[in-house]
Amino acid sequence: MTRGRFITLEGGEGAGKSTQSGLLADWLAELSVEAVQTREPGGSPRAEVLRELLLSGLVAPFGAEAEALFFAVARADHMNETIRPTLEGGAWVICDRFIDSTRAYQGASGVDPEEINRLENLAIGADRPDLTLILDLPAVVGLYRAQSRSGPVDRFEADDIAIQEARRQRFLDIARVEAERCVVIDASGTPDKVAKAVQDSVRARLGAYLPDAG
Ligand code: Z5A
Repeated sequence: MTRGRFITLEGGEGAGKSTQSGLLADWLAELSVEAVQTREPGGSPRAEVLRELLLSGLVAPFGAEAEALFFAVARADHMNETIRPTLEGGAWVICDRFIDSTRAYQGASGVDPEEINRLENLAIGADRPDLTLILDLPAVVGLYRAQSRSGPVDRFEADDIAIQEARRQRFLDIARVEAERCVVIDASGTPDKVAKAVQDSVRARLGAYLPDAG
């Protein structure tokens, strides 16, 4: 059986990751590609418990390194319980946030990039996404979108605009350094326009694995 492909969606708050994750899953289903949608932090029962701790702000007083550790523990479980078994079963995985969120968020909070790298290797070993779509949007627009929704503001949404913009720059830096894995998508258009750009990138990078490729 062919191993499934692993796609991650990254970007700042309100960039449209959840929206695009759903639209990508629908498009893949139309092509008869089985895809499982998942998210971080979370994506497995134990990691969802850690999600509650992280987003409520309960871990924040322990410092940015402690938050990086919690994200890594959650990621290891998510990888073992959900992502690897799904890929090995032949389905694709679409994951809303993954390793680049730790690099961008905990990196912008001052955690040493070498420590982040070590935690990344500890959590997921040699596995990396086949494709990472970085939805790029000015931080102020993303925050406006995120805050237009009802519901509580989480621990990371509450950070000021300067740190949100610093995270955006980190995502763009990752895309430049790892251009073979990452594609930057302009997320400022309508959901349909962004979805078309997502589909074009998936075709360009992973077309050989799509049933209608020939
Ligand atoms: N975090 C971290 O620090 N380190 C890590 O390693 C990981 C995560 C894995 C998870 O929060 C938090 O954890 C996150 C980073 C941190 N920080 N925050 N906040 P989350 O999972 O609850 O939330 P999120 O990942 O930031 O996603 P989000 O704010 O829910 O946004 P989104 O998924 O990118 O966007 P959306 O839900 O698809 O859309 C937001 C709104 O905009 C919604 O009303 C849509 O209808 C609308 N929308 C979507 N697309 C468009 C377009 N194209 N135009 C106009 N409006 C749109």
